[in-house]
Amino acid sequence: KTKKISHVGIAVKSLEAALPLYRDVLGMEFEGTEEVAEQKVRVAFFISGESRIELLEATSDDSPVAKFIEKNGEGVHHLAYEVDDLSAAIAALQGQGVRLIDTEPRRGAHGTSIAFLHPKATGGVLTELCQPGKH
Ligand code: CMX
Repeated sequence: KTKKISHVGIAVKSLEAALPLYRDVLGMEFEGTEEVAEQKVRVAFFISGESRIELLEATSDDSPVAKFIEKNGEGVHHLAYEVDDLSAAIAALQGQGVRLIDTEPRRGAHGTSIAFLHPKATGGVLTELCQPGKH
C-alpha cells in the first residue's frame, strides 16, 4: 500500500541552471545535491512544504535521464510514492503480474531503497516506489 508522494522527479539538462528557479523564484528550501552513480544521475532535492522535488541531471550520455531529455526535452520524469515495506510491495506487484523495471530494491538518493515500475504498465507515467532509510 502506498503512502504519500515521496517526490516528483524532473529531468533537467543542468542542475546549476535550474537551481535559481526552484530556490529563488519558487522559494523552495535547497537540500543539496547527490550523485547516484548506479543510476548515472546527479540529483538535487528541494523541499516545498511537506513535499519534495527532485531534479535529475544525467552524468553520462547513456543515462536514462539523457535518453529521456533527448526524446522528450526537459520535464516531469517520474512520480515516487513512499511505501513502508518495499520488498513486500514488489512481491505484491509481481503477484498481480505488473511489469517492473526493478524486481529487487536498489539504492536511491538519501539512502532510500527504490524500485521502478515500467512506464508501459502505468499508462506512460514512470512510477517509483521508495522506502526511506533502508540502504
Ligand atoms: N516516463 C515515461 N516513459 C518513459 C520514461 C519516463 N521517464 N523513460 C522512458 N520511457 C518510455 C520510453 O519513451 C519508451 O517508450 P516507447 O517504447 O514507446 O518508445 C519506453 O519507456 C522504453 O524506454 P527506452 O529508453 O527505449 O528503454 P530503456 O529500457 O532503455 O529505458 C526505462 C526505459 C524506463 C527502463 C529507463 O528510463 C529507466 O530505467 N528508468 C528508471 C531509472 C531512472 O530513471 N533513474 C533515474 C532516477 C534515479 C532516482 O530517482 O534515484
